[in-house]
Amino acid sequence: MKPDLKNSRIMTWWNRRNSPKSDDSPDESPDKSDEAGKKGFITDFARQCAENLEEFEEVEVKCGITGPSGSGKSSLINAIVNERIADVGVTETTNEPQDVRHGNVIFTDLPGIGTAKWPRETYIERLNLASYDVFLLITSGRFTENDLFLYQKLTEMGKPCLVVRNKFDIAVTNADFDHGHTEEQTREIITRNILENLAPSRPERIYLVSARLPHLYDLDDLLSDIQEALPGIKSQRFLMDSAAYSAKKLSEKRELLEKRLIWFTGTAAANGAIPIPGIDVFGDVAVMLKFADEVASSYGLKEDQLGRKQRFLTSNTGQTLVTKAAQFTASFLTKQGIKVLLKKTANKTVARQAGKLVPILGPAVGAVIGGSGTYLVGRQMISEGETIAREIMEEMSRSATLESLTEKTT
Ligand SMILES: Nc1nc2c(ncn2[C@@H]2O[C@H](COP(=O)(O)OP(=O)(O)O)[C@@H](O)[C@H]2O)c(=O)[nH]1
Ligand SMILES: [Mg+2]
Repeated sequence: MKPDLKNSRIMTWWNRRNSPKSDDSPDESPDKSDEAGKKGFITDFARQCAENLEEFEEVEVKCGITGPSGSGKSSLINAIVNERIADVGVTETTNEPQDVRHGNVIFTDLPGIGTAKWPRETYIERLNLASYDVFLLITSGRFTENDLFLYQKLTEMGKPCLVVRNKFDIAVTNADFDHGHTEEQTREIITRNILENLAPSRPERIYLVSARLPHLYDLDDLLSDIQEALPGIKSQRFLMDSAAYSAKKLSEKRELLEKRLIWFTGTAAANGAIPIPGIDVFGDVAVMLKFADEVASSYGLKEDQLGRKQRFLTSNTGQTLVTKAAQFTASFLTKQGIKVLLKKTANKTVARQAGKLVPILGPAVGAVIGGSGTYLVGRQMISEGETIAREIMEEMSRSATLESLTEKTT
């Protein structure tokens, strides 16, 4: 799914700006020779950009997770973000909801329903489940009567509820060993069993995933469908903060980052009149550092983000990629690096980039944005970041596949 940019204020502005009617309107489109008008126009655009950045900074996505202890809830949270943010293999004894946050996505490991402490009659109200955006119902075996009750109630409330069968890797290995079943046969059997188990409810799909081998099976589809279930800006936020396990997901991320680069550059174009959320000292370098951080985080290239991936990156190729990611952060995530890059891009290919943006943003804004070093360096960050992220993704996928094959033969 494409990131839904339709609902954002900036798109409304663009659409207004680019409709034939507004192109002719003297109020909306200042005469090129009118410098004051042009400046006002850019300030107006910059304000829209700043508002949009702020909205994105503030929006949160609440994702509720249920499932018995040991079903792999914590592992799955880590797989969704491709980082180690939740402790795996610890049995929660508190029986209270546990939050872990990644970017602006909050995952809440919910206590089991239908216990003495959390009777099902008051569960939804006491845990304020109405405030959540999406739910993942996780199992590594069968669902209980209480799970079914919860699924029905949440669905009645209009909440997106995705049913996830984790540890599919083990199921495939066992079914192969015990019965000689193919992965496809195992898929059919498990799906049928869970659907019977959940009857009379009929979820559209059962996601068969492995938190351990996230590049295989349905995890990428699950992430796409969570994204699709979320409204406008929350969908973008989820895309930004979750992992990419497919080339399609990487290009969706790129599309979003390219839009965001325009917002960052647009804000910078107002000459410091409008502050960007999260940036104290205004200036191209500060804007770029903030944007670089976003690119690196979204592509999972920061040092702490690589930790979870290490086990899949032990080959020579993998190690080279770790080094490449380190080089990326060294050149884009330091003031010094950014300064060098900005200097290098000065006077380069400015006209060509501006030309590309004019049809989207109009001549006045297009020239300012496309002509700025900030924009050019930003484009470079996105394209280099995506290349490394794709290579890492491919290497991890190769390595995960190998691992699953080894598991089957041992
Ligand atoms: N093979 C396999 N093991 C998994 C998978 N997901 C979780 N595990 C393992 O199952 C155990 C419990 O996982 P954890 O995430 O702590 O479960 P939680 O109690 O539901 O949070 C850990 O040893 C995990 O490594 C999976 O998809 N495949
Ligand atoms: Mg856990």
